[in-house]
Amino acid sequence: MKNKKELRIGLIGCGFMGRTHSNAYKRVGDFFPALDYLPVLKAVCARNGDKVKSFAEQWGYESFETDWRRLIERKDIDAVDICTPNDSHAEIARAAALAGKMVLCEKPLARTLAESQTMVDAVEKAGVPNMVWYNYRRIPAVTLAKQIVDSGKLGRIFHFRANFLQDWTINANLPQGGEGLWRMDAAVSGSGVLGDLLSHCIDTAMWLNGGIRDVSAMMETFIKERMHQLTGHVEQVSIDDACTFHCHFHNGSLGNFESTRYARGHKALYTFEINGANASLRWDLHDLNRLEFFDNGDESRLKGWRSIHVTDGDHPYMDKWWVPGLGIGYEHSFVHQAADFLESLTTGKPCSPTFSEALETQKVCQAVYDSALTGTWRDTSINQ
Ligand code: SOE
Repeated sequence: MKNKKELRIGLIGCGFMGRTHSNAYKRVGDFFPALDYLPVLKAVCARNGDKVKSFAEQWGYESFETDWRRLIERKDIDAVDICTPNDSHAEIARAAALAGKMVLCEKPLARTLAESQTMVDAVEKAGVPNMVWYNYRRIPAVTLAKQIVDSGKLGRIFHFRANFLQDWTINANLPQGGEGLWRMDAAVSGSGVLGDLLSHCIDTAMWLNGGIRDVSAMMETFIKERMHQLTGHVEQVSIDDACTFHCHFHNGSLGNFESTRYARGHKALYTFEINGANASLRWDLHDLNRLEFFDNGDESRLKGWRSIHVTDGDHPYMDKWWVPGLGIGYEHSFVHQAADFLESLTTGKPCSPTFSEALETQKVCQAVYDSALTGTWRDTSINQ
């Protein structure tokens, strides 16, 4: 076995994302044996002592902390991975960078563009490797879409459309805020579906189709008041339950984006479609191993949408898993992203999306927010 260098991880936050990242660190060495670096689960941190202790035991962390400042001070941590609710991303990231740690952060980068900018400044000043977990780029079918777009096969691109649809907040009795429901509390999350769901769509869209120039948006909060879990009072709901926008990309194509938590019947339906002059592509998270492709250059009698089962050895990442024809899942996108980050430590090339790249997504989110509030088109070239 190759002599590995250690990347000692300090993970902060042990909710859903803490689990996806921990799983990635645990799996990556087994499935990407050629990597020079191997993550070591050094410490996990969360405020609730009982919870973090049992998380550490369950996932195999060597130790735990209940104060993130203590974790950042530790000499035996190389990389700080932020999986906390959005309101603490900026403070933790700045402190970690200042302490010279590499910083990985769950999406969205932060609640606002202004907060995000401070994070970019901090990692750039410290010169530390950094990355944001926009995991969907690393689903093999989505990575294949990127390869096809980059090959020029689509020709001039006219349209990009994406949806991210859920239905888990329709019940008016669902409280807001607190454990498990912080995504519904704007003070903590910064926004509703805009930062939580649309940010994924925007990241993928700009990766595939280049930058977005301007946006026109609308947002709606269908249920205006809910009980707050922490205060016990009925309080105003300030998140966007639904947000849609259309936009111009810099390449001249048009974009349409829709996200909502009120699409009854949809749990996490992320789809996108790209239409070019010569070909089109579409992808659907519920059938994530498939990429649909229409090539206008096909012989006319045989022309039609083909459904590519992206499980062959020459498909992105798939040579690392099973045998052709056997699919993989949501969690593998995080394993791939961990692998790419570890690889970047060997090559010295930044692992995309960096904080600086994720800031571009924040600019679009900010423009969408401002547009919805003012009812006007907004440019995305906003500087803080
Ligand atoms: C919200 O329900 C959520 O878990 C997001 O926070 C994730 O980023 C998304 O991938 C799935 O939905």
